[in-house]
Amino acid sequence: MDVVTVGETMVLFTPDSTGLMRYANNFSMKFGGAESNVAIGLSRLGHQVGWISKVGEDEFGKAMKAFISGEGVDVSQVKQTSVAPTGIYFKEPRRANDVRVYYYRKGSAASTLNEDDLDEDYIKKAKYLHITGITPALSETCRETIFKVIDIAKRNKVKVVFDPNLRLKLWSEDLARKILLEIAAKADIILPGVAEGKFMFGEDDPEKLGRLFLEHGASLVVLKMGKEGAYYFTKEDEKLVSGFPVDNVVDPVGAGDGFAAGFLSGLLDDLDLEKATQRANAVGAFVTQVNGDVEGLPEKDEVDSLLTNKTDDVI
Ligand code: KDG
Repeated sequence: MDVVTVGETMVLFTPDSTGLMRYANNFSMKFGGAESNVAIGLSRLGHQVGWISKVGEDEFGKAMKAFISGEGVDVSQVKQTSVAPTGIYFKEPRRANDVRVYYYRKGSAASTLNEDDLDEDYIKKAKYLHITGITPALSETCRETIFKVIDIAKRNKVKVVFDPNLRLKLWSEDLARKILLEIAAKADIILPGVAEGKFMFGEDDPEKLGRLFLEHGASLVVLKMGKEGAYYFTKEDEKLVSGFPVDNVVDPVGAGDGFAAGFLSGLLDDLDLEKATQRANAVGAFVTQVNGDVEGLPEKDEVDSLLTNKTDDVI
């Protein structure tokens, strides 16, 4: 197993029309969740991935499990529970470049995840554990689960990769800052956006932020800088790697997960940090051009051909 990830995936409904959702008549059903988005991204790039989660014993839970399994992700650690339903979220494409998100996930099946849902023998087979700041925002048991899975990873030398994925609709600023900083201190690799760094450390200068994250505990930080690309930092080296300007963003949700999948895929393929960051930028750019969190994730040969023709092209 290359990567194991743990977190909630929701049924995702998107109106077929643009504008206020109250006027929508028809919705498309898809699936979205930061961790399974990363898992699917990695699977499409040829890696072995497992997703740990809980879904409801309902039609949505069954459909979601089948969809994610169909994408080549191992779902043997996804439990079904009858005590709570599968979570739902809606994406409202309000107007160009303005996509809004509404959650219906409080008390969802995944929010009942707890330490007993973790199987150490399964987790220890992975090279990387991927976690985000969404799961600890879902419930107290989810929070405990995240700290337990980090302990399991550390004791088995599985590298911890953390994407803060700040979601202030889910918890208070104070609690979010406290927990994100606690997790960041335990992570080996951290993939924040500049706004998340500012939220956590009160600093938005990219170079200062990179160093703050390193001093806080990570050995590798990759700061996502949107159109400008991404900046990686280790104690010895740092570099801004340019991105792929995208002419028409259709749906930006999931781009950060594509970035994480691309970066981890680069590390798994033994690329150097610059090339891994380029791959991350490329995968993130692909995601933005298709409606849906995972539908735009590229196959390996698509990324390779974009990277070999790279001239800072608009894609
Ligand atoms: O990163 C994309 C996610 O935000 C999306 O898939 C939904 O997991 C989700 C969340 O909690 O926002």
